[in-house]
Amino acid sequence: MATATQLAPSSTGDAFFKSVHEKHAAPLWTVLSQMVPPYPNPKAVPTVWRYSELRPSLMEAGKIVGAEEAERRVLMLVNSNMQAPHTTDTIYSGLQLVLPGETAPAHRHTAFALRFIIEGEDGFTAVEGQKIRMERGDVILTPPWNWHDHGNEGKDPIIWLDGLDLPIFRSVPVNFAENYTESRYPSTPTPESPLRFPWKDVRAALDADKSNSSHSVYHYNGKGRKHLSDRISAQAERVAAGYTTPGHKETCSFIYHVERGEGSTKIKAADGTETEIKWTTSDTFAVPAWSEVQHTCLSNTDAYLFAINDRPLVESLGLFRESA
Ligand code: 1HN
Repeated sequence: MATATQLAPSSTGDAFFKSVHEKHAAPLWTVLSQMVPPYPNPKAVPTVWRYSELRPSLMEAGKIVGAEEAERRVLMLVNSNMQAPHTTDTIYSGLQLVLPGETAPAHRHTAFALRFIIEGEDGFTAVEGQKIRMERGDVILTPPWNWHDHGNEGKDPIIWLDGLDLPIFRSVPVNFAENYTESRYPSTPTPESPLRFPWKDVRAALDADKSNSSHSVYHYNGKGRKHLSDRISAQAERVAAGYTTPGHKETCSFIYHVERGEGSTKIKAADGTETEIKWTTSDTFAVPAWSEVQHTCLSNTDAYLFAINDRPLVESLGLFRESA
């Protein structure tokens, strides 16, 4: 006898679904359209972290736990539709605090990290023997398996934004980590390091770009390489006072951080949902993959945005697409 097409468990089909489930199998036809959707469907949603709200919590964390004790005193930025370590589907981000006199002890891991310095002077990151000074706006890299510790030799707190590729280790679980025997790995001051990208150089490049007087984009890269790492990279953007950038979307996701300025960003998600995020200096916000992004600078001087992206990961998998 012919039976009707069975799309989902029902009173008559339960036995079939149950029997295949017990054999560690499942019918593809009930989930196929979900697995090959008509457009990308990131789980992450636009989320904003206001510095004026999070900084006091970070300072409170400074009273609750020491940097040495915590190993890393960080407030993770958790996407409002996901759990840690997801700031986006592919990028982890957090705010880290090191107080005067503290050390965040030396360790190494296969995860890649970069940092964008938000505030404080006289902080350092020591990476594989290079003691690198941290100044506001600098980007400092910690390549995979490099020993690294952080310290604060000044009088003020040091706060930075971390960006790591941690989410990919949920599907490729091969992150190794090791603690060093001492709190600090031996290092010597290295003023000019290929691991440090001073903000003044990035800003000068953004200001000198004559290709578009209203919007310039700078892609960070290493010597002889296209991106900062194999999985995570970064960019900076200048948006002229009063200007709105044309809509643009990519199969990449982004953690935007406002170096300076006031404005708003319209984020139109792959499913058409629109969100507008208002931002000011030192705020951070997440942009999911395949979202149309439009920045508006509302201050009367140009706004400068920094963004961590997953472009190297997406490109190396052959999944990069963009649309204006
Ligand atoms: C890490 O090593 C740092 O070195 C920051 O500052 C955040 C989050 C997860 C795993 C390792 C750092 C991290 C981390």
